Amino acid sequence: MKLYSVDLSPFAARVRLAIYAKGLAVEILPPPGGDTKSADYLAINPMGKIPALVLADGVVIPESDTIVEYLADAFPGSGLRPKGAEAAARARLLARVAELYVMASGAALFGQMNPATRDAVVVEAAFAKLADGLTHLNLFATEDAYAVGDTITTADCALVPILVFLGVFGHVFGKGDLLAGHGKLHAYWARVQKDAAVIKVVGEMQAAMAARAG
Ligand SMILES: N[C@@H](CCC(=O)N[C@@H](CS)C(=O)NCC(=O)O)C(=O)O
Repeated sequence: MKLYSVDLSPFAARVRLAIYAKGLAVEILPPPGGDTKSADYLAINPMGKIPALVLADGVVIPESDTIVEYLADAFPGSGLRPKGAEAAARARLLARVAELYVMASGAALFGQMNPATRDAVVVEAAFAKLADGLTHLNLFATEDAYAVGDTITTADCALVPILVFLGVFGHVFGKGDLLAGHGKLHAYWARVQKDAAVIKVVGEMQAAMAARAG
């Protein structure tokens, strides 16, 4: 199997965390031509988005949530899927709330990073939605060692890259620690950053951000 990935992408990082945490045999490559819109990459994933997983038989699976879910199904012994229907539902709920109400709310901020062209109304609206999303997410956060249970699961893969970007947004927009008012999430983030696979993927994302900042 091959994963087309770039280090900065939170979506690709979601999949890389699953691969690193579980030692899965997946070759990780940049898109051919180094660009998601190169003709060679569009021939692999016509949506022109990173990540995409290519199976041994050539089938291509795009979308980070679908790829991680595929890996959990394809490697049932990996522990990516928490054991039992209730724990699996909790993991899916965390991933869904994080994607729909936190990541989606924060997305507007990617276009507002430059202070010279920043629209304060857009920024404040995005942070208000983000605060609501974090309140929802904190409701469902656990006090387990990981997001659900005692090992990395699909839920951690969804949460970790988003929490990396929340740290960036807090710093860039002068908002401080965005998790400060969300105790369970705050404690989860402190715990999970001690995991070796999390350290690896967070380091890759931070190095890519530093390179981009010049
Ligand atoms: N919903 C997709 C989002 C993927 C995505 O937007 N990836 C970005 C990189 S962070 C991308 O490829 N952008 C190129 C583009 O949209 O043209 C997922 O979860 O995989």
